[in-house]
Amino acid sequence: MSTQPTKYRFSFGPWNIHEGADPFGPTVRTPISFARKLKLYKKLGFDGVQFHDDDAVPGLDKLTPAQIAAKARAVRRMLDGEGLVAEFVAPRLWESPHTIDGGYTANCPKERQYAIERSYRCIDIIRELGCDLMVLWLAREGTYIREAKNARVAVEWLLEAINKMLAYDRGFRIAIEPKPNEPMDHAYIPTIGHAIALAYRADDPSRVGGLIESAHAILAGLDPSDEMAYALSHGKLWSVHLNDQNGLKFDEDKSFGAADLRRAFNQVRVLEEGGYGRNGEFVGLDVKAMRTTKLADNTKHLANSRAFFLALLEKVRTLNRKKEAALIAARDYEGLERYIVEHLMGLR
Ligand code: 3MF
Ligand code: MG
Repeated sequence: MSTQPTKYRFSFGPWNIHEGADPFGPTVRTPISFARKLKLYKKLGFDGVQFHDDDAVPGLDKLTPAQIAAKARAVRRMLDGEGLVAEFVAPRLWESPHTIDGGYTANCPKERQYAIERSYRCIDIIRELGCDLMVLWLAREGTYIREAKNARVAVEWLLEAINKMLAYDRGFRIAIEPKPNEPMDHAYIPTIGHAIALAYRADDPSRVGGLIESAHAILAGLDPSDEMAYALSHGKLWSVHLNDQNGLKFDEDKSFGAADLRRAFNQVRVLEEGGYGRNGEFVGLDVKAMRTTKLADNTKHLANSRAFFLALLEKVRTLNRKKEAALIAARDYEGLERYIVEHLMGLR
């Protein structure tokens, strides 16, 4: 492993500066235009922009492929003008009337075809934005009730969709973002283990990997750093959505490290020790401001999450490895726990 410390590059998506609507109440902050959001990235210390296909090209379902490409090229020029790069584009397959029953796993063949066509347009946008990564959050690929779909057939449809995308353009990769629930009761690809198993069955396994979101792993009852370690050991951790989650409830998208500092520390450690970022991977933050946040403060959660990451990185780099190794060798895990917690508290 190189001794050169990794210089991390950070990213987020335009949806991470939002107006505060939730399922029970309307927006509470005035919208910020995409162009104004772009101006904030560098100021906040971010270099990468994550996109949904319609963040880049709003209303793409009503446009021709040529119109979509032209609009995407204009976004590319905006990025160039700000010195930013696109990290990934994700097809937003969960808002259209065609995807009420799912995208690639909808029971209706016409709706499944819509999902594929929409994904092709997303790939066109990826190409125009000059990046090589699609993120697949399989939002509605799952069930509200067990009997509504055939779960085994759904896996075959997911695989078929992935293979069609891989064949459509050979110059991009797919990172599956697993999440166990919400909006569905149960999702078909709830963990990174499921995602990676699917990757190995794809026509070109080297082009299918994963994105791990901390909160999604926590919602599955799993430890995000172990999930990240698992993907890293397969060479398949291509992006992350760092954030935090206070137990098993709705997907909170809290600032990274805000609910559990030690859990966040272990994520930073696994990324750092696993060489994450050396092949250009971004440290992505999928965080939401609290609904109480005032308009003037609507990027504090992003700045905070980045600051917490960097502070925890310092904790990782200053950990006394000899002391840790001695405690492990003595099987003194009580002593190890005390050392780790005191290190995090700044006592040692
Ligand atoms: C949902 C998410 C999504 C995805 C995004 C990109 C809105 O829980 O995390 O954020 O990250 O759609 O795939
Ligand atoms: Mg996410």
